[in-house]
Amino acid sequence: MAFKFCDSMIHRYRTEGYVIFRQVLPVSLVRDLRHATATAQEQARKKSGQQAQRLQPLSSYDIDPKPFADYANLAPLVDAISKILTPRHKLGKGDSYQCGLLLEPAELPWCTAWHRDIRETHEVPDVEEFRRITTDPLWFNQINCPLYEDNCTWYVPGSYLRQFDLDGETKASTAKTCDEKDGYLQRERSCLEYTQAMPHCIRASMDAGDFMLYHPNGWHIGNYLPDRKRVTIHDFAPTPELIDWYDRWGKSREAAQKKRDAEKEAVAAK
Ligand SMILES: O=C(O)CCC(=O)C(=O)O
Ligand SMILES: [Fe+2]
Repeated sequence: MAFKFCDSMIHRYRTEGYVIFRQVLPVSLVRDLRHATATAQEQARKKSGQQAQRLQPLSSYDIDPKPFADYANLAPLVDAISKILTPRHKLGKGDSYQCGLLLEPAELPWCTAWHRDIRETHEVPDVEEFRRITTDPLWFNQINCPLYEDNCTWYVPGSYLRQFDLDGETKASTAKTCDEKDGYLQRERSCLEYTQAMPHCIRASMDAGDFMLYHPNGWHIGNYLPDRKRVTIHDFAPTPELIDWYDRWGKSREAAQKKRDAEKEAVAAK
């Protein structure tokens, strides 16, 4: 069924931290995007190895930008984002050519750890400011838009609204995922068990042409199988203020790294 915006999606996003626009990309656009990304795995693996999880930004690879511009300007999508967030939130700065693609690994199942993308301990530029903005539904956002059926992403609804972790979340996220020595099937099982052990998690089961908008500082994970083809646009819809925040964060991390390097050098010189 064709996508239709519903006001309850606004409530859902604000309380749960995620919403999925089902079948919002038309078939013709999915076709063009699949065509443009036909060699994505090959290119990513050449650069980052067989287990490459993504390529980013698109502009560093040999990928036709045209269908990504069509995606970024797709009227029902632009409209839905402007209602859930604001009209000032723009997909990929208007062309989405800076976005990434999430891909399946070539050889072995694996999963990321359960995580929140940014915490106040991650050298944020201003901790007080971060505490204010991280639970603001209109500040951080992230997008997964699958071009093939995608069951990799799991999420803990509502977790972005609190900065403290529950004991069960700490326990689940710090548990062992899988053993490096495990074979294919054991890794597949261990990663699934690790993923499922997070209290109150949901699996974002998606089909080609769906679009998930989510808060990246809520608990989430990616769990990957080589035999499930994955090409999922990984993007965000920032305001100019959010772009400025990421710039400031980049500088803050650079300065912290410089400080650590200088401390190391000082110890070594003693
Ligand atoms: O693969 C996914 O859907 C999530 C990836 C992720 O959370 C990350 O790389 O930080
Ligand atoms: Fe993440």
